[in-house]
Order: sequence, then structure tokens, then C-alpha cells
Amino acid sequence: VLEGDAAWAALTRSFNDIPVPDAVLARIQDTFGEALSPEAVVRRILDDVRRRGDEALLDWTERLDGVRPAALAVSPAEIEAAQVDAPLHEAIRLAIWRVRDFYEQQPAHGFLNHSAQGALGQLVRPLGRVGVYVPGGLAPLISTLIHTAVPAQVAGVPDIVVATPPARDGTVHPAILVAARELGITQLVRAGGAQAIAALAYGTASVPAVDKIAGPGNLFVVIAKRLVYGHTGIESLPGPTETLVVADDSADPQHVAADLLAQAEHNGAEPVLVSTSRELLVAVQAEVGGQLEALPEPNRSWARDSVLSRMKVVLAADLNEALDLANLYAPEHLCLLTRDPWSLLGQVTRAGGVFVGEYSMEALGDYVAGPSHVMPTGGTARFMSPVNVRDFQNIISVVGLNASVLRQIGPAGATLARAEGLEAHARAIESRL
Ligand code: HSO
Ligand code: ZN
Repeated sequence: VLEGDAAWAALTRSFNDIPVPDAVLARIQDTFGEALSPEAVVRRILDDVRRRGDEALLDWTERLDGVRPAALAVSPAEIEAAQVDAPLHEAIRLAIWRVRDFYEQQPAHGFLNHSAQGALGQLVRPLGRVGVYVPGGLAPLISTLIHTAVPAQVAGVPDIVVATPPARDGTVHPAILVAARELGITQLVRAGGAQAIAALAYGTASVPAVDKIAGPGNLFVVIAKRLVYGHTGIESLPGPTETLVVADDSADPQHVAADLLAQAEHNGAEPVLVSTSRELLVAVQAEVGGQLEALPEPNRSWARDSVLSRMKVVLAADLNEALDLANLYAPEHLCLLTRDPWSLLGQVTRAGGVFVGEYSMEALGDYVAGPSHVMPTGGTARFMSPVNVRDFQNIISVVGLNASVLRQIGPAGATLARAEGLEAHARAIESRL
């Protein structure tokens, strides 16, 4: 149990300092025969896909995902043929509907104000082509496709390309295909990892280059997104998930433990509990142990790894300190399980999402609550936001002034230009005064 200065130190972090897990380093050593940094690996892959296109994409898929797919693009027939059982199909439809309904409420329009001065405003335009990365790995993340593609569709993006790693037999999970069909998405690429990000950024014969890449991924995907940024847009750097629960003595230890374990079963997850009650901390720790044992494999091992390697348990002096610590950590998910959780909302300044009260468990947010579950991790919530409609639009400033306002403001413009030593600017203004 961390307290005081130790708690502050433990919750201070930077995305760039997140330690690379030993298992990742071991895998690099195995694959490349040398101790490369993850960034060096990603640079190699990006350069290769940029130079050799589809051939490189296939080579890396074979080497890293253990399969060389016959075709990189999923065919329309495959998308058409995919089937899931009825309850899952209905759940996919409900999730799409709820996420769409949420984003349709996001104010995302421009303005053009006409006045005696002429007009000033902002045009809002959808991006042309967006890449959506859907991680494979431990599970087919159906919800991630929905939670990334829907805000792009609401923004008006006409062209969405999905990249997701193929299974060992080269297929894409049927539930992903059904979700794509329900979303009206027709372009899916069987590729994952840094190689998929490279293909989306630079384009290959089978993968069209996109204007922006969105979606979460493992360390390599996140590094790749950061490295292609500038050539291509990215929405944020969503890496391994985290949940910080703030709980007081009124919280139910079973619920707190369940919420921590739900996120803990994601690879590399970091569960954090901050409480004002030592009794609760003790009770939750016991509950986590018990619920962990009750989980089936392989989920138990996944969750155990997160709990043993990264879980932090913090005792806060009061709820003010708890919220200060939460804002410092800037968690992807902030869960408020206190007597009066709404009273804390005003103090929340840094988080991807805040989950208020016991009926708003983060796991529900992962699927059907409404807001996208793709949220900034690693403390990047200090400066980045969850996936939203604005990520898929650009704003164009509009200046359309008339002669009378030019007479008013032109001289000041010319004065500023001369103060900057930019005589041609001043003359351009004065040429019409
Ligand atoms: N909690 C994860 C997203 C997710 N959970 C997808 C289940 N499926 C990161 O926010
Ligand atoms: Zn989750």
C-alpha cells in the first residue's frame, strides 16, 4: 500500500518511460537474433514496407504472425458469408446503434458569421480516407472496430480501411467481418502490427494510403503510429489499458475487485486502486485474489500477470488527495466508486473517460455505453482525448472581409508587418487601402 510521497512518485509517469516488458525484449531477441530496441524494430519494418510494399507486408506477417495470407485484402464474398449466432449479431447491432447515437450528439459543426465586416468562420470537412487498426492478439476486438469506425462515419468520412492481424489460418474472425458488414465497411486488410501501420501510412498495391490512422494497439503499433505521424495523421497513442478506481469506505469490495480484474485481463494492463479507506484496500486485495482464482484460464493468467506485475494500491488522505493523484496519473479510465461520485466530477481534469457510480462499470463502456472505448493511455490523457468525431474532420478557417473593415484594421496589420521587418506584407495590405 503506497501512501504520501511514495504514492505521488508511483503515479508520476511519462508515456515515453513506460518500461518494455521482458517478454517483448525476449521475443525481439528470438525474432531478430539481436537485442534491438522496439523502436529500432519498428523503424526496420516501416522502411521495408515503404520500400517493398505488399511483398514486405506479407513477409512480416509471415514472420511475426506466423501466416502468409493468400490475399491481403478480404474479399467481398468473405465479408458477405460471415456469420455469428443471433445474440452476438444483435449485440453488435446494439453497440453500433449506441455508439452512433452518442457521437451524433457531439457538437462538430462549423460556423460562418456574416456581419458588417464581411464573413469569418470555420468550415468543417470530413477526412477523405481513414485507417482503423483493430488489434488481434489475445481476442478479436469486435468492439474496437465499432468504437473507432463509428465516430469516423458520423464525421462523414467516406472511405474507411480496416487493418487487423489474421489468425494462424489466414482468416479474419467472423464477428469482425459481421461488424464490418453492419457498418458498411468493405475494405479490410489482413495485417497487424507495425507492418499494418506502415501499409496504411505509405500505401501498398493492396492497401490504399490513408490520411489518418486511428485505433489502439500493442507497443509496436503505438510506436509505429508515433513514427509515421507527420506523414499521416494519428488520433492518439492508445496502448496497454489502465483503470484507476477511486473508492471510499462505501464501495463494495466485490465490485471494485471485479472492475480492476476486468481491465487486468487485457495484455499489459495496469490496475490502480486509490482509496481513502484502509479497510477497503485490504478487503479489495483479498477479493482480487479470490476472484482471480475463480477466473477460467487463460484469462486467469492474463489478469494475474497484470495484478502481480503492475497493480498499484494507494491510500489517500482524503478524496481531494485521491482526485489529485488521479489527475496526476491521467488514467485512461477513471472509475468513481464513492458515496457521492457526482460531487467529484468537478475535480476531474485528466482522464480518458470517467465512469461515475456503481452502474457505470468500465467494462460496459468497453461495449455498449456509448462513448468510444479508444482512449489515451500512458498518461497521454494530459494532452490527448478519446476517439471522437473531431478526430476525423479538419477545420478550414474562412476569411472574407470587406473594404470597410479593411480600412479599420489594415493599418494595424501593416504596422505589425513592419515591426516584424516584413515589408512586402505591409505593402500587400496597403495596396488595397
Ligand atoms: N478496455 C479496452 C477496450 C476493450 N475492452 C475492448 C474489451 N474490448 C481498452 O480501453
Ligand atoms: Zn476492456
